[in-house]
Amino acid sequence: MSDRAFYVTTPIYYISGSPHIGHVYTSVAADVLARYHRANGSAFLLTGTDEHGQKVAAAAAQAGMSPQAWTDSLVTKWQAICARYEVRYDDFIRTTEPRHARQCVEVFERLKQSGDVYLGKYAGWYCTNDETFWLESKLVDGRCPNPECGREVQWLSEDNWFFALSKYRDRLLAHYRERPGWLRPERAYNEMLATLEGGLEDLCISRVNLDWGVPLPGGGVMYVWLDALLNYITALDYGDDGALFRTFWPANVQLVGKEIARFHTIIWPAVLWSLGLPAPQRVFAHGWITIEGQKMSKSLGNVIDPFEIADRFGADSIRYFLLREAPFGSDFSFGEEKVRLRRNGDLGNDLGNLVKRSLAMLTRYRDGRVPARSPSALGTRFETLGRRIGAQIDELGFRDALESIWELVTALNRTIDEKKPWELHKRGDEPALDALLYELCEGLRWLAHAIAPFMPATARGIWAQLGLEGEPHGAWATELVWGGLEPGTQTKPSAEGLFPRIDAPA
Ligand code: ME8
Repeated sequence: MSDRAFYVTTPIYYISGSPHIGHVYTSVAADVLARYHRANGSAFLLTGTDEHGQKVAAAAAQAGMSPQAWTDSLVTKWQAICARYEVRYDDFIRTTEPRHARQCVEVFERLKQSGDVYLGKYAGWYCTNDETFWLESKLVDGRCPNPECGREVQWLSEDNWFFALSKYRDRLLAHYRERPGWLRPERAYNEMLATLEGGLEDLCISRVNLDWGVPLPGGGVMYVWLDALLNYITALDYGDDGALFRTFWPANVQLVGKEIARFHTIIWPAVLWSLGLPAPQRVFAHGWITIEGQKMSKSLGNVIDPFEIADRFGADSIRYFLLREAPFGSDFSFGEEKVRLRRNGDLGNDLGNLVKRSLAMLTRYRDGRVPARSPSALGTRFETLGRRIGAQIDELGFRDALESIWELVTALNRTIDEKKPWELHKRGDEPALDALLYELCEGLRWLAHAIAPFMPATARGIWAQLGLEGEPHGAWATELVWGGLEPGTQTKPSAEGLFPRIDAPA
């Protein structure tokens, strides 16, 4: 649990198209962390759009628009997808904002002062799709060596600024060896360590012949990846010596897809060190959403539209599916049938029915009023699990945390089946019936709290049906304690289930 300000970031997404479910995946994971830490202290969630670079300029040209007009026309979609999935960001940064460009120039000057920036000639290859410089020796059959790309590369011969990345190799190696947990999962850590052991080249950090980017003093623009990485500190007003920066840096966790781990765990810490700043505490390079074994990506054109899928299944069902389907570090395939199974099974049959039948029995036997508190064998189990789920979220074990929560959903459903309230009622065993009904309602209050970071709308729905004001947001250490629900509370069950069944199209 957090006792200090918690800072979590997503990558800033290339604006050169519409968001797909892969982007939503990272943003939702960041939102879960932010919601959890906000409840237990304070948190800052940063996301945004990466708006410079050759790729964006080319896409704008193709649309017959200026790059600025083009990005302005697209950014609303990227903000709308956050709203649709309730990704509650504290800031949404666009790299075309003046605050960002101004600070990038300031950073460039500071890097120069540190002696790590020099003028040189870049003669080599460039992949516009990946916005990456490639050495001749790395190309595969003369094309981009990234297996997800493989496109033609362009020859560049330019006088550019370089960053002395190679100088930081030993420090990076020491950092990796001293802090094996700083980059997760282990596979990403091992891969990056091997890259470092293989040696590091200095990095070209300007593009003298381009004009769509952050203009640098003396001409040219900043290399788009440096420009993009700096968003994590310009959003906190680093270059303006802002208070946010002092509060939130270093980031507690930076989330990225595994394909961009190298930028975040080799280049980024070196740039930060050159500025005299600490590296982020942790980077998590999560797995890919795949379709038939291939990464879902704009360039492959195999994307799932996140607006459309949310309209059909509900944003919370998709949030649940994304984080429940696979461990955060692993790839998994996205399929509608799988979404439907989770929606109708875990959500509808398990959670939805639990809420429905618990509140229906309370209405039938007690006019919907919560009975007196009573001790419960489940209470201690709930409290222990509450701590465990917190620890699982801290470790980005979203799937583990959801499985733990579902242990309790199952336990409550089983209690109903075993204690058979209808028989208690028939026998006239009122104390036992009161105890069971309190146990169920308090269990629902507890569950609403625990699922709130994952499924905020569902949590609000349960909260409202319990007749509680506002929404669950208090600290876990005080809220996930048995007995929080006030006896006498008048519940307000809704006729409509939380997760009506969704059948496959005929
Ligand atoms: O790389 N599965 O932007 P981008 C899981 N602008 N996550 C996915 C995914 C998939 N199939 N596809 C995309 C860039 N993502 C740069 C980043 S940061 C300083 C600059 C998610 O639009 C995942 O987080 O290509 C991935 O790293 C990111 O979107 C890439 O988004």
